[in-house]
Amino acid sequence: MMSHQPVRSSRRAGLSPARSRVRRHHPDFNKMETQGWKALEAEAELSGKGWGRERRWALEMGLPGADSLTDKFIPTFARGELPHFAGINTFLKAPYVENVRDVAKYDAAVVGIPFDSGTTYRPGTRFGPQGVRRISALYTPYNYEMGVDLREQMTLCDAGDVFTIPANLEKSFDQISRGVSHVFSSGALPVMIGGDHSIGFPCVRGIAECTSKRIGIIHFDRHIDIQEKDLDERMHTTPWFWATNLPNVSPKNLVQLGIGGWQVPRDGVKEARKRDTNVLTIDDIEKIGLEKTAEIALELAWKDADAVYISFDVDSIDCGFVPGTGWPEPGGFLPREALKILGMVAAEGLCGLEVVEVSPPYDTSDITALFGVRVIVEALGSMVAHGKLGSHKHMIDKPVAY
Ligand SMILES: [Mn+2]
Repeated sequence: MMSHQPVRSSRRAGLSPARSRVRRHHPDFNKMETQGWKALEAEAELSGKGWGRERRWALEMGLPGADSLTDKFIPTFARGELPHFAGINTFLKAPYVENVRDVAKYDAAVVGIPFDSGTTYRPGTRFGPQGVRRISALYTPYNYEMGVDLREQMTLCDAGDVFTIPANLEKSFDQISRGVSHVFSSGALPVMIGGDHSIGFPCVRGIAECTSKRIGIIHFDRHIDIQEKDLDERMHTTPWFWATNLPNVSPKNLVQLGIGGWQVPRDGVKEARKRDTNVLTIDDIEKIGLEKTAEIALELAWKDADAVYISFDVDSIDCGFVPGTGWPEPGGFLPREALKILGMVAAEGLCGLEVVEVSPPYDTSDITALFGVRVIVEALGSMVAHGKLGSHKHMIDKPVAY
């Protein structure tokens, strides 16, 4: 029968002691230098006042909860952020401004543009704003790595949707420009949820008409979107032809990231070549790296320009991550790559942001819509973290008043 004494500790048996197990840290690992550790520390710097205000408001609006509840801040009727599965969703449960003149009271305003009449293949982006708002309920206003809390550090509202005219591109464009120019003139940063990419033109036009300053555009897409017409109309393949015809929007300041694959119409390529826009493919970006890409994009978009607009087409992401879109294409960005570049370019400040081509009828488990949410909060978070929210206000020298 064998001894119960473990061999490794049996000095008395004359055996050498077992080697103690050493945990070897990675030689380069220094806890104090990691983002993970810094973010833990950074959270302590954030205020909780906004959260306190929201909870008191929720109690006031929703009636005190039942006596059996321990947390006396829980109301009877759900109001505000919690619970995430309840409520009538605005974007990120931000206040809905019933009177759109009130957008002036906020740093940024989300505007839905439910429009898919510019679609040339799968329709459904008219439901984009609803899809994005619904799944936005999943998010808290706090981001760990950035150490920002949008509720504490900025004010955001949801202005609802522009009244688009489904059978008429041109009337819809006029409505969209009018809505965007109203928000922009108020001083709130316009954040548009599309909608197909045809809205890029009227959104930029709405901003451009309120200013004498020059606007650059950073465009995330698999598609070049700069041909004059498609199917005889100004479809979602055409926004940058029309936007860069505007007197204060130069094609030289149009930076197109992620273009490529088998869905790029040659008419658009010819036009981009003629106008000398700036195109980087996924291969280019992989080769030069994300930081360098952001650097180049900023340099080109801001060259002799006074502000930058971001147009983010969710189909710039590999279609495996964004099934719910109008023209899915394999081989695009990984989500984290696009988010990284987006955060870096937004860090210099924006005059507007649109996220387009989220098509909920084709979506799976809301993942495309969720990515759309992420684009918006990532850009806002980056601007807040770098103190750039509101930096567009200096350029509003021709505000509209309706
Ligand atoms: Mn596209």
